[in-house]
Amino acid sequence: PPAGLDARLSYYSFDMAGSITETTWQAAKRAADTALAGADAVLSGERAAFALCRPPGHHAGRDFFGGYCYLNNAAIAAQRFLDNGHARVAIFDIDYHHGNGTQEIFYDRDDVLLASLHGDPDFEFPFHLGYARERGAGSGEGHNLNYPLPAGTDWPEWQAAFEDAHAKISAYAPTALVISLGVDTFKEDPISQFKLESEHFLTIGRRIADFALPTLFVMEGGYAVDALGVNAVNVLQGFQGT
Ligand code: 7XA
Ligand code: ZN
Repeated sequence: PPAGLDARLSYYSFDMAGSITETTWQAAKRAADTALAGADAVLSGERAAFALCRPPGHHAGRDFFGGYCYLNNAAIAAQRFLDNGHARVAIFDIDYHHGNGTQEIFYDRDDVLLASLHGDPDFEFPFHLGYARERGAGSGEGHNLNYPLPAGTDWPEWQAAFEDAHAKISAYAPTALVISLGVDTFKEDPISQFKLESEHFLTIGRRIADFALPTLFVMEGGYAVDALGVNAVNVLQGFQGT
């Protein structure tokens, strides 16, 4: 690592979106602990848990941060499942942005399957990664599934990609499921380009329940503040069948 402060920042961070202050580590650690508490609740027999992690995590890799993410909460929780008797964990990343950190962490492993639906990296953050050709390496080959989608993607196209990933996750036969839950796919999200409506999040929750797996939801992005609660709760209500 370089000695200079500016150089050191760019040595570890892949963008300029994440500041570091005196309390950043405390916040990031508590978010990761929240995900672990959710995983532990599921390991103790709960059907599901929702980890309202702030800061989010799916852009953070083994040794880098960015995109408001410092520790990869979903990846840490997935590893908790593996360390406690689960043989295979699927991470289904339905945030608008590619889960580049999660991809990097598990890229060469076959005990975690990652499926990520996101804005095409040709035009969307985090850029550079998230193409369909990135399928994993070594024993991880075929265990990384990317669904880059164009700006303006509406529910029918998004749902088709979701259902394709759903089938592939089921075929993997995971014993636990982690959902990287972003609701920045919402049509009014100020930094995103997809067109999902609030009612679609109910359907998403219902279809996640159809996996019939121990499930941990880990909160990622979402910036349409007025609708954020409704959209996140719709996923959970759809899951619960209420
Ligand atoms: O899922 N990730 C996010 O929602 C964060 C996106 C950060 C965008 C930063 C653009 N400068
Ligand atoms: Zn996002």
